[in-house]
Amino acid sequence: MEVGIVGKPNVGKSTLFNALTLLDATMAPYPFTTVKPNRGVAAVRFPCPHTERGTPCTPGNAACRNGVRWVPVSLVDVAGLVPGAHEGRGLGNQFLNDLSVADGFIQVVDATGATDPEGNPVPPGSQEPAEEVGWLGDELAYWVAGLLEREFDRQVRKAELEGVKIEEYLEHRLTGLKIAPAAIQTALREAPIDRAHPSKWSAEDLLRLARVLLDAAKPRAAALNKCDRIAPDRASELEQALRPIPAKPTSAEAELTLRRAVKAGLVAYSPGDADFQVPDPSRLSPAQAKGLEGIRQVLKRWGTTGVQPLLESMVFERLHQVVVFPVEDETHWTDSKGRVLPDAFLVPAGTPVRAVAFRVHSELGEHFIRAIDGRTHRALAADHPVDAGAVIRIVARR
Ligand SMILES: Nc1nc2c(ncn2[C@@H]2O[C@H](COP(=O)(O)OP(=O)(O)O)[C@@H](O)[C@H]2O)c(=O)[nH]1
Ligand SMILES: [Mg+2]
Repeated sequence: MEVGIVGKPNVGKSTLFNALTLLDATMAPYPFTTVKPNRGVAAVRFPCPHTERGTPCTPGNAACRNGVRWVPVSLVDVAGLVPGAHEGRGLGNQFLNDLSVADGFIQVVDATGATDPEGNPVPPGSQEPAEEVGWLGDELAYWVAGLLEREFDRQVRKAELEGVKIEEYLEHRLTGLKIAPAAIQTALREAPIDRAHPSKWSAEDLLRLARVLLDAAKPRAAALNKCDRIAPDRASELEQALRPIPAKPTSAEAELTLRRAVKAGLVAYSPGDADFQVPDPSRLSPAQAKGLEGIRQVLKRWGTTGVQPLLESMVFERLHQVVVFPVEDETHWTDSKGRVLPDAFLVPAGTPVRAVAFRVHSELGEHFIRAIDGRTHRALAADHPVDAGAVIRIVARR
């Protein structure tokens, strides 16, 4: 699972990425993993089942704090996209290709309207954020259509001759883009194209198909960033204007400052919280005290910085992920070393328990016999869809 952060230059993508991937030691999943500069690990919150039992857990990949697990999610920060990126403008296609494996996109926009499409500063309010959401959608569609176009004519003619169905061809063709068969089916149903004769499709037909494919396979949400500089009424207007793309106000800068202050030991704050504490105000410089006071006003106005909740709504509501806790002992909820609820990870809602087994270890999937629900102790067959928050043991042949 990976979420891509997209948008034009200078809207706050890297600030958002840096904030989300700056996890303090008690939240960091595998603290010593190294990641590429533009890829990182963030985390989403989920109640830890250990609270149902009263026995503390022994977290491995997903830290637990005050009964809340921080479940890892991969993020990719893509260099700024400008109109015409699909034709190689700006940093171009190479960066679009960084998005191939992303399951969904958070588009960061400058809600103050003070950045032009190329990322240059302009007077506040002179740019309309809804427009950049529009052209960025176009860029993504052109990019996917461009990928489809390559050798399309020759290949579909061959496929038609051999009686290969268009959905099978597209499935094969789109594996690199992580577009699931179900999304292809949806797109073929919804795109106004003649699905029986793909060899007759025009460039416009491919573009239409690319659009519906993206809608079906890669949900987008918008961060109305720099909300520290806009009024709540403006945010509501923008939310309306961006529909059907869900949008939420964020202050990436406030979130990054808070997380850095936590790291420096100056502030007690948990991402997503409505407030923070300063245990020892005498350690703050006057500038730091003033900066934090400004952030407190942001939190008062917006409830939170918006950053953590935005990622969570992307992961849980838009991407329909659920958290599962695999264990080896369904009674004590431990692994073979006696660790309680060691791991937590995300899978799409409805994932069959056997596919969960594959996620834990390919051998567990291959030798799968059944799963056992750690709460009800009932046996679950291979195709049983895993429950959200499930504690499950996988039983496999040895
Ligand atoms: N006021 C304000 N400025 C922000 C916020 N997030 C980012 N910025 C500023 O916007 C500028 C561009 O940020 P950056 O993350 O580099 O943008 P990117 O080019 O989209 O990656 C920097 O000066 C940031 O400090 C925010 O939430 N509020
Ligand atoms: Mg950047």
